[in-house]
Amino acid sequence: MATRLDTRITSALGPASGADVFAALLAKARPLVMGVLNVTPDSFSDGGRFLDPQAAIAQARRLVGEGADLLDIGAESTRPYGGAVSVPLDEELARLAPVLPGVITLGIPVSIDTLKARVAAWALDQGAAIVNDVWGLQRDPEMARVVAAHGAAVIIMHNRERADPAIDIVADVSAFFERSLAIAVRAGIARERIALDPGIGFGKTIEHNLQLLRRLDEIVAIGCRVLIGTSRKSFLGTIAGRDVEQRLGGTIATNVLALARGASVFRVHDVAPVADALAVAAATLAGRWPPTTTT
Ligand code: HH2
Repeated sequence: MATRLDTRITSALGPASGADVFAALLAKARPLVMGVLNVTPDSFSDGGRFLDPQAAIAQARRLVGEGADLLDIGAESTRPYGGAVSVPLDEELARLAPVLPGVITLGIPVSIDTLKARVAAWALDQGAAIVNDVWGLQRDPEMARVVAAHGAAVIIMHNRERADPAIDIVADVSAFFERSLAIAVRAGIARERIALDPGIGFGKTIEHNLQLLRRLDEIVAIGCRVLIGTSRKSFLGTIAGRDVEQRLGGTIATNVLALARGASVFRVHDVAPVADALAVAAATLAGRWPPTTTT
């Protein structure tokens, strides 16, 4: 099936302007919850649960019902703590093809979590609005051009091949973002279409994750919206002594703290409880209800 898919990198504008979608979302001036949909056999917390297309679309519907503002769909596990198996292009497309169009009909913006520009181009042609690149436009040399050509938004995530406990991780992330932003500008991607994500768990020690959360305001100061993804990650389990399915408490704590330091978008598997926590935290930080103009 995948071989018949049209995976050309088109220079035409995609069906939806990611810039408009992203701007409209951000204009809501409240924390945005991104629901995770993994159409994979091996994702670290839910691998195999949504590989079946019907199960995947049902999960997407559930996430929307729980209050997700946008959905992030991925068909290749990036396994933040190592051991990811790379998925060939045809296989990644074959996993997405029976799922993505149905997810797009749910009516909220969809982000495609992929390392491959050809997968991103195909998903944007289907109506996805955002590309989530866990190598921040620095892996596939075509990625920035695809994002720009489709008028899409992009999540630039920091990544490293391996953790180096000796480095200042905030400086490393900032330098990485500088390179990614230069690539984005050269390709013609406007700054309003970019969200930065420090990539919690990717090539980082536990302390690095904690430092990035504690000093998140330094990333926010770069001037783009900041997305954070701590959901169910292993450092939460290590600290609290919890297995992967018991990390909601740690997920909520870290998302609320990230909100307090200026993060805008929160990538999570458990949408309803995190959305509740963020709504209450945002009102508390604002000291009023509704919390109106603050982000
Ligand atoms: N984390 C994961 C995957 N993609 N993308 C962004 N922007 N930020 C993240 O923190 C992030 C991400 C890992 O989580 P998950 O998708 O559940 O696992 P897997 O990569 O094993 O599918």
